[in-house]
Amino acid sequence: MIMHRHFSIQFAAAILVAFTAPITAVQAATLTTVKYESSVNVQKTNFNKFVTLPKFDPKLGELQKVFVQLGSEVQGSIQLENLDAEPADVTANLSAEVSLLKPDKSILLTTLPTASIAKSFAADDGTQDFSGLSGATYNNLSNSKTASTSFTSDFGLFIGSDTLTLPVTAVAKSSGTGAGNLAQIFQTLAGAKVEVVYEYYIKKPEEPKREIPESSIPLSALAAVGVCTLLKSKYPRSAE
Ligand SMILES: [Ca+2]
Repeated sequence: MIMHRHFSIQFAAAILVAFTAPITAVQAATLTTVKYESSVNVQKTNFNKFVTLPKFDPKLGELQKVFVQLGSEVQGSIQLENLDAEPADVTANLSAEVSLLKPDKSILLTTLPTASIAKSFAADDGTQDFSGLSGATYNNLSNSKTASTSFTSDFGLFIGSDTLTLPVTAVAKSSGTGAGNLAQIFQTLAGAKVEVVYEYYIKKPEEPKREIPESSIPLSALAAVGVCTLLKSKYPRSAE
């Protein structure tokens, strides 16, 4: 991150003012984050599973924000055979509704990852083998979705020295349309990855007071030290 020049000068002015006035002790607090992940492996639907994540330990500091993300994936296959006496334009979706629930089973986040197929089939070729002129088989289909939410209050669920166990459910929603007489087979698998980020202030002990008499440091001396030096010490550039 590179500061714009005029922005730096404004900061420099602010620092000069602060530096010439007596510095009083202020409780130093650093905003930081910690991230945890827990997954449910891709498997056949439907299922009811759980993820387990550490709660935020209040000994670490003061919690400001909780970010929760659900990443979901659908995998599997679709088999189609048009059984109509006429050609048909068939569409089919391999789809799973993957949800992250609160311990009370209410929905925290929900997603619907979907892999879609669209195909024009000839009239029934007489053999229901999901291939030939009127049918097809699609393996190794997949798609993913993410959803997220944040909390800035009501942290009760997330605070403690133990773990948080949240249900994850997956319900197959696969379906096909486009022919009145249509044979279809779906194998719908789903998986989930849940991420929680706690953003909090680390409480630090108060720094000792530094009293600097205004008269002992004239502004000209500060100018000689150089604004750049001050900026460098107060606002180190992050390596990027
Ligand atoms: Ca066929």
